[in-house]
Amino acid sequence: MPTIQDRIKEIEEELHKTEYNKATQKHIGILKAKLSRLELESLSQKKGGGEGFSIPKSGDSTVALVGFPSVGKSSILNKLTSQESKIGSFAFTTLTVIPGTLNYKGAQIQILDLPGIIENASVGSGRGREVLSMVRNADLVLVITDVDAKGVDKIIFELHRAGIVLNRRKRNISIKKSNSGGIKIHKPKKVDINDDEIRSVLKEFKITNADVFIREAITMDDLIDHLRGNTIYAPALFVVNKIDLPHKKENIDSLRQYGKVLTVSASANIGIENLKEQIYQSLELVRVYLREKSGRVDMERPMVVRKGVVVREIVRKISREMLDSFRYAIITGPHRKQAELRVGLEYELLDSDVLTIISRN
Ligand SMILES: Nc1nc2c(ncn2[C@@H]2O[C@H](COP(=O)(O)OP(=O)(O)OP(=O)(O)O)[C@@H](O)[C@H]2O)c(=O)[nH]1
Ligand SMILES: [Mg+2]
Repeated sequence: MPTIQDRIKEIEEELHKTEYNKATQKHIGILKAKLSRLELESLSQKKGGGEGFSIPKSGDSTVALVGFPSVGKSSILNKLTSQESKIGSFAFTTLTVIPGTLNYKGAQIQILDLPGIIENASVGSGRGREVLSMVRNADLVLVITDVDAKGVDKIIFELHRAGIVLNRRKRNISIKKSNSGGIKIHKPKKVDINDDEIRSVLKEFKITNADVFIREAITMDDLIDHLRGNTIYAPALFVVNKIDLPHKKENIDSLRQYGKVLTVSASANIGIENLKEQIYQSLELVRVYLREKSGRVDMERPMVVRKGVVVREIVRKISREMLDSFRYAIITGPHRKQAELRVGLEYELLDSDVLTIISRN
C-alpha cells in the first residue's frame, strides 16, 4: 500500500504537470484539497517533533528569519540586535533557535534566528517541523535569500504545507454543516469559482451537507485554507542579503511577485537601518503614552501594541482594578484634530496618543 508520503508526492507531481487555466481550475482545486487533507493526516500520525524549540515569546512582537542554509540569517540577526549568533561559511551553522531583541522606536521586537530550512522541512527533514512550528508564532516573517534570490517558491510551499500563508489575509468564509439538504452556496457575483468547483473541494473534505457563506471575492486556495483549518496568515518581507556581491537585477526583481523586497548586506552593513524601519512598519505597531496622576508623561517607555487597539485593552494591561473603576479616558496626540478627546473603552488608539485614564473615586 502506498504511504501517505507516496500519495503526497504523486499529487505534487501531478499539480506540477497541470497548467493552470479556467478549464483545469476544478481539477487543480481537487488536487490541492486532497493534498491538504493528506498533509493534515500525516501531521496527526506523527507524534512529537512538532513541538518546537522552547523559546518564550518576549517583547512587543516576534519576527522569524526563514531561509535556506548560509544565506546570512544569523549575520542579519546580529546586525539587527546585539545578539551574537554564530556565523559560519558552511551550511547548518545554526542548529537551534537563537532569539535576539531589536529595540526600535520604543518597541522591543523579538527576532528569532532559525536553522536553515531545506526542502521537505514540513514533513520532517532536518529539524524542519520544529522550525516551522516556531514560524507559526511569528507576527512577521522575513524570508531571507542571498543574491541568487532562488528557492523562495520552495520556502513558501513548505510554509504553506505547515499551515502558514504569507501576505494573504484570511477571507470572510463560513461553513455551517447540517445533516441533510446537500450543499447550499451563498456567494456574491464577484466570486470567480463556480458552485460545482466549490462542491468538489468540499467533497474532498467529506462535507456533503452544509450552508456555505462566502462574503467576498475568494480563490480556490482561500477556500482550501479555510477548510484545512488552523491556518496562520502572516505578513512577510523578502530580504535579499549579500547585495555587496555581484548580482543580476532580474533575479531580485522576480521576488516582487511575492511581496515587498529589500536588499541588504549584513557584512557590509548596507540597508540595515531601512530593514529595521520596514520591520517596524510591517508589524503595524502603535505607541501609546500614559499620563500619570502627577500629570507627567513617560516619553521613554510607551506601551507598544498592535494597530487597532482600543482603550479597553490598554487599561486591561495596566490592571483589572483599573478596568473595573474606569470612567472615561482623555486622549491628546499629534494625529488628533481636536486638542482633547473624551472617550470610552471601545475607542481606537492611534500612534503617539497620550492617554489619561479617569477612574471612579
Ligand atoms: N559577501 C557577504 N557574505 C555574507 C553576508 N552576510 C553573511 N555572509 C556570509 O555568509 C555565510 C553564512 O552566514 P550565516 O549568517 O552563518 O548564514 P545562516 O543563514 O545563518 O546559515 P545557517 O545557520 O547555516 O542556516 C558566512 O560566511 C557569512 O560571513 C553579506 O552581506 N555579504
Ligand atoms: Mg545561522
